[in-house]
Amino acid sequence: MRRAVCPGSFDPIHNGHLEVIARAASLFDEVIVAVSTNYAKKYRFELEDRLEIARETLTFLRGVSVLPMGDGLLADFCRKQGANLIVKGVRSSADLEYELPMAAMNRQLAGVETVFIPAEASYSHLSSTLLKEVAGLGGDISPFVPKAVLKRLNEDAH
Ligand code: COD
Repeated sequence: MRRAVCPGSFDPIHNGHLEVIARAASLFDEVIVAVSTNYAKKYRFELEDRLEIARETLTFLRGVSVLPMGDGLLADFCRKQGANLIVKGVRSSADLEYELPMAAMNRQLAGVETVFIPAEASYSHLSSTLLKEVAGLGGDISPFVPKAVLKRLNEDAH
């Protein structure tokens, strides 16, 4: 049984994330989407919203579940979930440089291997930060995020 964890803040989840998670689901038996909560960090969307959006958007995919990661180590989360793989999407060499030390650390802490999936070219410019900026300034982000995100943004605007 190959159980993988796709971790992230998903603040908000976007099509680049969704595409990597769908590809992970086609590679592994089970994929746990782990939504992080770092209490030192200020999120645009509450944890409950980030979990609900991910569930509404992803649970039609076979083998995919969505769980809160908590504010501890990803390595400990993987151990508790019996997962020995982490899946990360990589957009650029900068992403890889940032990710490689974490991959080495997670392997040393918990024997968890990290698998990198190259971002789909048409989504490789997407980041949650950029999308929040564009939406905040009145830009249309509907081509880049699932409907559940747009719904929350519209609700907040009224
Ligand atoms: N296309 C493909 N993949 C993408 C795209 C895109 N357009 N955008 C982002 N991604 C990938 C990211 O590279 C990342 O792999 C994943 O999607 C999630 O992205 P974000 O932005 O939601 O997630 P981050 O970077 O905020 O999440 C970071 C983690 C929560 C994974 C990280 O901080 C973590 O592991 N925290 C736990 C604490 C811990 O264990 N620390 C020690 C690490 S050794």
